[in-house]
Amino acid sequence: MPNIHKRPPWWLPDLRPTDEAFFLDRRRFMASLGIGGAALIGGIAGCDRDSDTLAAPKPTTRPAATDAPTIPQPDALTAAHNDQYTLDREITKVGAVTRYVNYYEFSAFNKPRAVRLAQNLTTDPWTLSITGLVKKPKTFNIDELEKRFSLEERLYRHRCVETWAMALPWIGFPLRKLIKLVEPLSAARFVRFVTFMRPEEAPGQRPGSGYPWPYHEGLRMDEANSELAFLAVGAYGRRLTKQNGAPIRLVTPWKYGYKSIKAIVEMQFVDKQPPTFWNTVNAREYGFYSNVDPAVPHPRWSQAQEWMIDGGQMNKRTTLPYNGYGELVADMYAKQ
Ligand SMILES: Nc1nc2c(c(=O)[nH]1)N[C@H]1C(S)=C(S)[C@@H](COP(=O)(O)O)O[C@H]1N2
Ligand SMILES: [Mo]
Repeated sequence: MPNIHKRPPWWLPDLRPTDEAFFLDRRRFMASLGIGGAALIGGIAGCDRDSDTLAAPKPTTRPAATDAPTIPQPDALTAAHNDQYTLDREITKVGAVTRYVNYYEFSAFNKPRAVRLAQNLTTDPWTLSITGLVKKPKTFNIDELEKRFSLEERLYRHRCVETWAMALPWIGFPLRKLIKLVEPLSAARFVRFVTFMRPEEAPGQRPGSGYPWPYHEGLRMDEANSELAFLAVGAYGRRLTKQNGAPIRLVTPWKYGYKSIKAIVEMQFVDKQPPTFWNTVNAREYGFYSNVDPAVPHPRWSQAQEWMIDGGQMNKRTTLPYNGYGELVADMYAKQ
């Protein structure tokens, strides 16, 4: 087993406060640059592509830098490093990963707002229910899951359909271990994943949003049982931040990011391909499988290139088929 005591260079204490702590308090970060809050709202380091879709910020309604609430860091979480998963690029700075998020339950277009409002999500207590076509349906606490499956750390790339990308050390366990435990019936052909439904905590879910809440996703059984499909409870040596999907999320690195559903409350084993959130919103643009493929453009943009969220949009990289995981997953699609 790999050595958990040998800490890699991106280990959190080395990154603070230049990175993570400053992101956590955006206004203090801006103040540290000697820039007035309003000037940078909506864009730091070219990271905030949503800024141009937002109304101009109103500086007078912003609290002074010193009034800014500090978002607490999640607790430390250790796990054995699995060295089978290596990267072809640097690990993304933790501050970019925790700040540049997609979480439509909290904000569809404003990433700083999604980060801030996600802090209102109650993640403890939390249960994950396994339902549907299994011999042993069961509701788990996150603690129980962690005790049952030893946690491991894996370095994975992540590719959002919007062309941004990151690479990070997740902590969690392979989804297939949980599947094995609940003993799916032979009729189970897909797994459906569902996120919480709490409009009182998540303003994006309030009536009239136009989205088919709760967020839901799905995998075919062989995909769910593949070595790569992972359930994450942590990242960067800590528990997951709320904005990154605490307390438990799916990670399917060969697929576009929207398949990696956050804050899962239910996994249901079903016999038919389940509807998925983005496919329901726009079937022409978002399919069920959604495997990363540079050769197939999104109807509104090319997928041939990507950019790392801590490297800026100008630093393009070539998109890899299956996000570079073809050796591990391509077979599943060849047999179709
Ligand atoms: N419940 C839920 N899960 C979600 C999303 C979301 O809006 N709600 N966004 C998805 C998208 S589009 C991406 S790219 C990833 C982003 O994960 P991150 O914000 O931790 O980087 O989460 C995915 N999981
Ligand atoms: Mo995404």
